[in-house]
Amino acid sequence: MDNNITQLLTELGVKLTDYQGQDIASISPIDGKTLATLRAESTEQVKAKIALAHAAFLQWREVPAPRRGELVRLFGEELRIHKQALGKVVTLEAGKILQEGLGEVQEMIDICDFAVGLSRQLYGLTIASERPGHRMMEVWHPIGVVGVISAFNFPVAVWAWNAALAFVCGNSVTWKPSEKTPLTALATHALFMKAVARFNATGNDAPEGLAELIIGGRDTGAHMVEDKRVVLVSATGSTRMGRQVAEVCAKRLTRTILELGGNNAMIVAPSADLEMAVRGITFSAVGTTGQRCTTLRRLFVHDSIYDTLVPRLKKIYAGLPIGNPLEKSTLIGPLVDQAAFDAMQTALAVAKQEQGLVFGGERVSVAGCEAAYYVRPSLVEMPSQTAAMHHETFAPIMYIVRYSDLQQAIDWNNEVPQGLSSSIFTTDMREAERFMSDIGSDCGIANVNIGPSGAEIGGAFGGEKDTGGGRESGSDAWKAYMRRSTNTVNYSNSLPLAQGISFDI
Ligand code: UN1
Repeated sequence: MDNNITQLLTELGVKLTDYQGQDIASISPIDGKTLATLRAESTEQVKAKIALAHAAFLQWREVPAPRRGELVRLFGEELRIHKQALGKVVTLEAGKILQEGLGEVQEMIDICDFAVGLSRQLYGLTIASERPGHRMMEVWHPIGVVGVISAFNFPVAVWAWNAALAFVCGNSVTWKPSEKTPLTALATHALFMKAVARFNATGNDAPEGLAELIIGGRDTGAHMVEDKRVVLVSATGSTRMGRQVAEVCAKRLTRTILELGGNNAMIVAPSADLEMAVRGITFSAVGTTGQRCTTLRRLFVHDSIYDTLVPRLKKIYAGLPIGNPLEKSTLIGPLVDQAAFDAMQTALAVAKQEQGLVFGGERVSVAGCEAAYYVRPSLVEMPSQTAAMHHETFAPIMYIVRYSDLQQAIDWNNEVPQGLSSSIFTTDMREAERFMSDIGSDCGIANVNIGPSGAEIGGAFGGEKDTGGGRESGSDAWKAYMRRSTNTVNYSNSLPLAQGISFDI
């Protein structure tokens, strides 16, 4: 296997010529070169794909859930077979290091396994009725077409979180990937179609249109969000984008799962195991070049360890291997594009105005990749939690602030508009429990002795406030992809009314 994108796509089953056009350029963040130029879907094409997906739903909902699980199992198998190639396409198109590209495919495999199990466990409750001779229960039913909008930074895993659950729940899926990463979407779609072919070859009938891919820009995504047949929109990206999606969906009273901005913090307490903390901080702050929604952006370090920890971090930052993400020794790949670089530089300039001491952050030249945007991740020592720290800049900037009182650090953790992930390094169980308690972190994820990023698929993933409030992936997130029907059955010979109401006719 080589790094040639056309060859990799062919290996994965994509016929690029079917999609080529002039509208959407896939540019590799590695060297700034164009990998392919694709056609955007027209309004009519979007509508037609949604119509197909809707027709597919009407059939798919009749297939027993464990059979639906079988299709997802086969998809997981395809992902296992093609993990290397797909991981490489992720690296070429999103710029993350190969280890992380492969990790992303593993995350897809994991959610497939989870969804297969789930396909036999879409449990509803039975409920004690207040009336004699009555039984109450709730049953979960498929809902329809699920529209997924995904971001460049996790171009395939986040679709899989949504799609694997949606399929076993009996829904069809239309997918509008980021215009920065259409090729990873084509590759994933092709692998899914391989699974469909295998599924259908064994006497099943997965309907055409079960998974539809909608390539295009903002407008194309907007058409999908506006379409009444799309009954759930699951969107990952900026808070700005999410707010627009939420407005449109609220107007037509349809469901959303929003996974938006994060501005994740870590508290390092006096009792912390510093060796572990250093590793946890570094991976969370600089992994994926600071372009995860769970990236560590704010570090609150206790006064008593600040002067030990911060110089160590600076030393590590100074030696981070920055370069081509395909090379094994690289830990820091490029930023996605120039806009990301400019935003980073602006944020650093603002931090300086706010009395921040900036370490790193400069552009790094990588041989053969001069047109791309490589940077040294940045540490910024701040006097306090300033206004700039309330914003998420999608780049490797970690602000560091000293604290002396845990309550102050928890208040800072919660002060920002976003509420995705958070963590504390401490060996003091009182501190750990307080951080996770009702009066602790207000985020969807609150970790102890682990950084804020790198969640497993088994937990519900998402966060509060400007993060959007949605939950995807594990736990009972599947319920958002189904509708609940409450059934009351009277097997007695009389008709008593609830609340003891008498209504004699
Ligand atoms: C994202 O950045 O949108 O927890 C998702 C993590 C990954 C997923 C990140 N499992 O960092």
